[in-house]
Amino acid sequence: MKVMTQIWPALAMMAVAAMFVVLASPSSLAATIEVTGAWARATPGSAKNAAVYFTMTNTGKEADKLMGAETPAAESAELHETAMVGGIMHMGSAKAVDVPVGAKISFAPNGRHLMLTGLKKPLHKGDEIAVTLHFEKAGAIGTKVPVLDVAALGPQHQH
Ligand SMILES: [Cu+2]
Repeated sequence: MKVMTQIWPALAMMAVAAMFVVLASPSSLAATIEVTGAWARATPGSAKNAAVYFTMTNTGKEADKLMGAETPAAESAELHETAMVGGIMHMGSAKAVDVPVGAKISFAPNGRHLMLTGLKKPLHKGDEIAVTLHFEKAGAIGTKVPVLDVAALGPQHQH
């Protein structure tokens, strides 16, 4: 019995130590970009493309850059931007997006979006997909993306 009472506290200490190792891992210390409010619009019919929107905030002390993205839900995820050219909406791929210190940059309808092409299956309202954003300095940041209504304008517009 004496032995048991000595072993259990030791195991408890080890478990606590292991938790600290996880909390202090380099990825959590280096994460100076916050990705919030991600959402995607449900796809109509058997559409193979979908747009993902989110907001990224640079809470760190150095400028960063969004380089690209990926998701297991689609063959590719590209940074796209929409712009009015001569009164016509054009959509095209965007290069890396700068995220200056303190900046809050939103990907939103009629502006920048993450274009998923080659969807593995249609996105239905209520689904959730995982997207990983790749930053030059902060590295890979994963976010869960809820799928909203096909006509949704964003989470903040749902009353
Ligand atoms: Cu697009």
